[in-house]
Amino acid sequence: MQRIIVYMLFIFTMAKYSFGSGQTEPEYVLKAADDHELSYPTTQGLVYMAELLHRWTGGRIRVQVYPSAQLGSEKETIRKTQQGLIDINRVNVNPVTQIAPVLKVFSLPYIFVSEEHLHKVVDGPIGVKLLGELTEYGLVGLGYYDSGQRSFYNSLRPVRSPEDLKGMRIRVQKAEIMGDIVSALGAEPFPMAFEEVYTGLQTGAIHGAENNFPSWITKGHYEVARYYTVDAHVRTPEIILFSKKIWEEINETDRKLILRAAAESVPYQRKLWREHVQQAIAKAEEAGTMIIRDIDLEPFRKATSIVYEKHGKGLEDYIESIREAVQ
Ligand code: GTR
Repeated sequence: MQRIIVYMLFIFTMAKYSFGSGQTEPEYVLKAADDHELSYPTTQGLVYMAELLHRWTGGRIRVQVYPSAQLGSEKETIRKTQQGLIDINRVNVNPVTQIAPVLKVFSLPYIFVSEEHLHKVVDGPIGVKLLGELTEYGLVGLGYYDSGQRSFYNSLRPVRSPEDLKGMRIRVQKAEIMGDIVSALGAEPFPMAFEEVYTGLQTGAIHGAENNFPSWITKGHYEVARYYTVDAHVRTPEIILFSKKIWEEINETDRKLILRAAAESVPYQRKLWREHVQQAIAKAEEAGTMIIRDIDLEPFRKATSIVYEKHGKGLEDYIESIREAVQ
């Protein structure tokens, strides 16, 4: 099945591209990974990048997009990107914190108060500096995509306070900091690959998870975990990574083109993201799920402040700059 999708994608890409004039043999064929399906905004962002590069180079730089975790789950693809087995990789920042602890500033609970706040940070000097820090870990950061806010959802009961989370087994991404947030709130964290969450919820191996609205909907989690509490504990963005190993083989002019294509795909992805969030909420409401807003966040903030003591060490300057960016 996966093979068929890749093949169809390839045909689709070729059909699309073969109309261009001045078609040349590709000099680079870059593999791009995403764990969402083709229609999801992040994957579409990569497809847009591929189209721009194709157009600008007449097919000399070709990007092949592999959606739906065909190249592996996030933990694996991050490692493969470091090794140069995957060229471009769109992942969420949370699992990257396992290898690049500096990125934990994005995963600290309640550090971002709104989407505008996050945009101000990722679009400004802090965002650029953090991307630059990644070279130390064999990665080149090309840019950030929107991922909205991550909140808790579960199959047992409406959650309005940390008390309500007690005793629940909550799936987390493979990132220690995310597990610690869940523990601090009194629930039991359960690290698991994204691809396994639906079955986990369905069989009762886990009682809940945490994610943005579009992931809750597109992965079908809402069918089995219908209580969604908007606590927005993190607003960890998505990140576009490039393998440093491969980057070093690419000349300066082409690097600039790749960076430009990534930058131009950002507003494109953001627009699709906004639309997707609206569609996801409408679908959830139509399906009769319970979305709980207007909760008192103070007990959540208080309980998770301990996470700053463990994971915020050495990141004080970043934390301060992020807090200052609210005004
Ligand atoms: C989504 C993100 C995915 C993956 C997933 C997860 O929001 O877009 O790449 O990180 O969360 O929870 O594993």
